[in-house]
Amino acid sequence: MNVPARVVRPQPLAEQSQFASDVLAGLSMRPKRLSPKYFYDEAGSQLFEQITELPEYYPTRTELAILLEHASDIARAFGPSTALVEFGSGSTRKVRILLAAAPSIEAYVPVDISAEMLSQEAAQLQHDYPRLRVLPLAADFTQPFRLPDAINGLARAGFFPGSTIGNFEPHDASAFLVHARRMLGRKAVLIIGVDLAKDVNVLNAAYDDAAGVTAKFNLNLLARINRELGADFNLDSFSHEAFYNSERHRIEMHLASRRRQKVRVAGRVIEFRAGETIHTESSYKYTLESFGALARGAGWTPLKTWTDARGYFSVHALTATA
Ligand code: AVJ
Repeated sequence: MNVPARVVRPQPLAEQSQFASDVLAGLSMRPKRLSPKYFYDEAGSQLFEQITELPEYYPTRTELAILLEHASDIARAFGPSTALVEFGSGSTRKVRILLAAAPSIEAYVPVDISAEMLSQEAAQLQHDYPRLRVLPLAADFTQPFRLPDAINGLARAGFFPGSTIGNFEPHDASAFLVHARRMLGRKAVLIIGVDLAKDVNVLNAAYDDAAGVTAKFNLNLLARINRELGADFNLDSFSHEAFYNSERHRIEMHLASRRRQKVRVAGRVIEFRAGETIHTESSYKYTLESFGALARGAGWTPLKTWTDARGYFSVHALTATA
């Protein structure tokens, strides 16, 4: 069989220096922090796919089950001749469920920060849906971006699955929903997956799995900084920490320095105290009520909500408030 050569794409300079300046700024703060959007280089995207298969990590399989069970009901939220914009698309597994249930989706705009994953997934989807207009956009969807002109004239819907909204601080989650509504326009629909607050043991296990895949995913951020910014993080001297902060309704992931140490990053020296952490991710958990209030405050009207029998995860259809 003929295997196509792997495309090696040097990072555009502007993106690279954005990464460098974000990393240096985050490591200069107290407490130190890094943005979870940088988890998703090629290795990180693959590790995330492995996380979704873990027995402890319930969100992906629960959301998929909700989408499958209620696909035709969810599809009713879409009008005729719709362009579906997916924020942070990653794998196309979820959107395939909507595409199969909603033939009125004529164009699909996957937006993802991981250009590698995006082009592979888009090409495969285009092959499977030859009549769908697949218009991938390699962009950081947390920043403003322009929708392709090719969808002018189509109704617009957004798809934001996976509880990625949980990565935003509540204020930023609200700002994102406002920005999505402005971008999608009047009469827009948004289908959004939101993880729910639950037993703390279930939450803690989901982010600190027995096989250590989430630890690898977290530590890959340091490996990426080593690879791309010529840093000298010793991965063995940092440990993965994940716990539910119940006052703030969020999982926190950190990388804790096992000892006092100095690390060189992009020409600067960063000092760590023993036990000092880098806060790498927050994953906020909502209730149906708290998410409904967030959506309304950002100009969206909840149309319908679907959950699983255990009440672990939720999918919401929202419409732009007139
Ligand atoms: C992709 C942001 C939804 O918060 O559950 C999984 C990422 N981090 N395990 C989440 C993640 C650690 C995930 N999101």
